[in-house]
Amino acid sequence: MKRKVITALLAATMVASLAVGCGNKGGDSKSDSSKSSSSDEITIGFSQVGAESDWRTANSESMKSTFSEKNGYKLIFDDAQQKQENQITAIRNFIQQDVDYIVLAPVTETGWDTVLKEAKDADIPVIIVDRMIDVSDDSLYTAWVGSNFKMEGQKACEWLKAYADAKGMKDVNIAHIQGTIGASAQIGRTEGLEAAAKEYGWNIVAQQTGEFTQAKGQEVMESMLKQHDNINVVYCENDNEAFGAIDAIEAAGKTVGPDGDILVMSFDTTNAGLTDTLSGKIICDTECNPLHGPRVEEIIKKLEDGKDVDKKAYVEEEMFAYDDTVKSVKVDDKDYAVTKITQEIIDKRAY
Ligand code: GZL
Repeated sequence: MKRKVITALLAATMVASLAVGCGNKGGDSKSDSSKSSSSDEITIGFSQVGAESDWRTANSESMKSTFSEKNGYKLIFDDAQQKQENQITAIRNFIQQDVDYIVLAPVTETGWDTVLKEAKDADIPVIIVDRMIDVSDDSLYTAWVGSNFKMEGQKACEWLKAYADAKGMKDVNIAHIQGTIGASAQIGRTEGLEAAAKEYGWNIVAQQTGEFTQAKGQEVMESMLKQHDNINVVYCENDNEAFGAIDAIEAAGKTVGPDGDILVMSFDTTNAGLTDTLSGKIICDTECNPLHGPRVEEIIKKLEDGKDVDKKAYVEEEMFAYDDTVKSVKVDDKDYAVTKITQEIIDKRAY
């Protein structure tokens, strides 16, 4: 139940018990104090996309470790298994349970207006995390925190342009394994690639969703290799697709890496992704930081204190590569460093 209601009931009870207490001196304020401790707990309903990738696992862990009972929260965690209808059901359940806040990591951008209107009518603030939503009325959510996915794609493509020029690659023939179609991460990373391909005359020989999973990434890569023998770059929209693509490429008797047949690019910079970057199996990995727990908590704490919060908050992110052929990239007149990956860096990173 929402704390505000408990607090109001508590106040009424305390007034009543004080009145009774005065009359018969028997008022027992302990039960109120025990209620007051539970009323301090903030209940959060979190609708998570699923468990499709290492990135998602790290994101869920960040939310669970931040919104722990020890930290004063009750977290109701729902895994939607990458289905929007499950997220909509979860949000309705959170409304029924009268949570204090709803946090939504939306699987795709559209289709949220109706259920978020129900949350608004129930006076429950909604915080969007990670991917963005496309709604007719942006008062349907209080705040969003996540990545600039188009920027991620632009940075990765500026790296590829500089790398291809440095290595004298005449033709750039790209197999494009997209993320979940309609997810902001897919939309932005695809936008970045398609614009660069047009500008630099690259050839996107194949384009298909790998649903951000290793299994689908491998299946799609197998199919693309059967249909095209000129692929020399694979642009995977997350690490797990890259893992699957690498397996498929090697199973087809081809090689990956700086001296191989195919360069594999990726996003997320998970521990496993950067380990593959250290070996060159992934040649460049663009960060997408999943550690949103503390960022969402900062928003909630401000709201609890009656302070204003930014409607949108973008996360700063880095780039890592197998070598230092390309030391930095420029996007919209701003320079972004590209760091040659080392085991020490991997060991120090939080995910
Ligand atoms: C990006 C996130 C994407 C990751 C994938 O913010 O939405 O979804 O890049 C994850 O690994 O599945």
